[in-house]
Amino acid sequence: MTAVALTDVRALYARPLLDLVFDAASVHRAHHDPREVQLCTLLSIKTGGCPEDCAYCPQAARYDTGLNKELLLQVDQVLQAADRAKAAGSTRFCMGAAWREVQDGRGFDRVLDMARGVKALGLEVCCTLGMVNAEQARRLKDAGVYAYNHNLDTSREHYDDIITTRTYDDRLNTLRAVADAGISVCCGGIIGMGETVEDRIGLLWQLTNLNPQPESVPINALVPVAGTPLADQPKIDPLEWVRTIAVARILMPRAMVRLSAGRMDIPESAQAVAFLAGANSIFTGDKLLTTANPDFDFDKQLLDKLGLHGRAAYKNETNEPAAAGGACGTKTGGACGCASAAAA
Ligand code: SAM
Ligand code: DTB
Ligand code: SF4
Repeated sequence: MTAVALTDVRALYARPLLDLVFDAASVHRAHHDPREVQLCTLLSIKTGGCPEDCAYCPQAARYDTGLNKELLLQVDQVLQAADRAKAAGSTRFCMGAAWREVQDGRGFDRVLDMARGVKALGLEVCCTLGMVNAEQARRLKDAGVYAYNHNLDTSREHYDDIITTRTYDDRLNTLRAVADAGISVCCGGIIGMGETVEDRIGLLWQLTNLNPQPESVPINALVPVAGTPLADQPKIDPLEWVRTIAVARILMPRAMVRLSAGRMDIPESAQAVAFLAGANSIFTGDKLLTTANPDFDFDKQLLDKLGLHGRAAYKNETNEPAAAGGACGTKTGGACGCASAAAA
């Protein structure tokens, strides 16, 4: 894989927004069915009381956010939620735990049972449990975990302003363990945390140069939660959010680009433009892990209005999307990885 230069990401990010959206839409259409949106459902399987200091997070024990802590759920509670998610049309089910890292023992064994049960329902199983080592990643894979979410969150330069209790390299080591175990890497970040444009570019550059590139890229807009250090951050401009999504789509043409946290504050019209600019996955259901998300009816109406529909589970296993080698026809200077674009 040839590394994409930081200067190329900078140049892409600086382009006129409508040119960027147009090219991102072209890249999207060359690599994916543009009518298809992957519907994912989140469940917090262990809530709050986390020892980490992530400045955005309502689940960090050190911030008084008024959150009700919950111990690790039972397997049957999780499978009931997964069943409901499936009935509502979701094809990926993501279980999140407020852990710094996975610890071997009965809790992890229970999570493996949850994974086996969710997989048996025919859903793509995703977990986000904090740091994992190679052996833990292998056990997750054996239990049927399809994707593991572990975000870089921001640029390497901005990272220490957001988290001090683990390093950027710790995150990269977990991503390595996940990829080496044959699990799809889901890795993205958060915008709206007071970062500079250069930090956003730095995050996109890091994600693009992961080897392999992430199979899915969650783009979160900060949900400012009272009690966290980032509670008073101003809302991001929805068009800056669209710009980030368009650049992610061009740089990572085969990834699922997911509209993640923050949609409650993004107007419907901007969400529509984000789909045009290559977003092709959302979290559905009125709760993310602990904060609010648009409800089922809002999303159903939005998708209906836009002529979009859900994507089947395990589609990549059976029906690889078009254009290995690419043919997107854009002038992205080859940044999108398409042979034709490089020649353009
Ligand atoms: N504890 C695990 C970890 O940190 O990897 C898994 C759960 S953690 C809540 C998953 C991700 O949610 C974080 O990496 C962050 O990107 C996102 N997140 C958490 N709080 C958020 C907030 N207030 N706004 C936007 N994204 C948030
Ligand atoms: C991701 O990038 N965003 C999701 C999922 N991965 C786990 C989590 C968003 C959490 C938002 C804050 C909350 O609801 O607690
Ligand atoms: Fe803990 Fe994850 Fe929240 Fe950080 S983001 S405080 S690791 S739950």
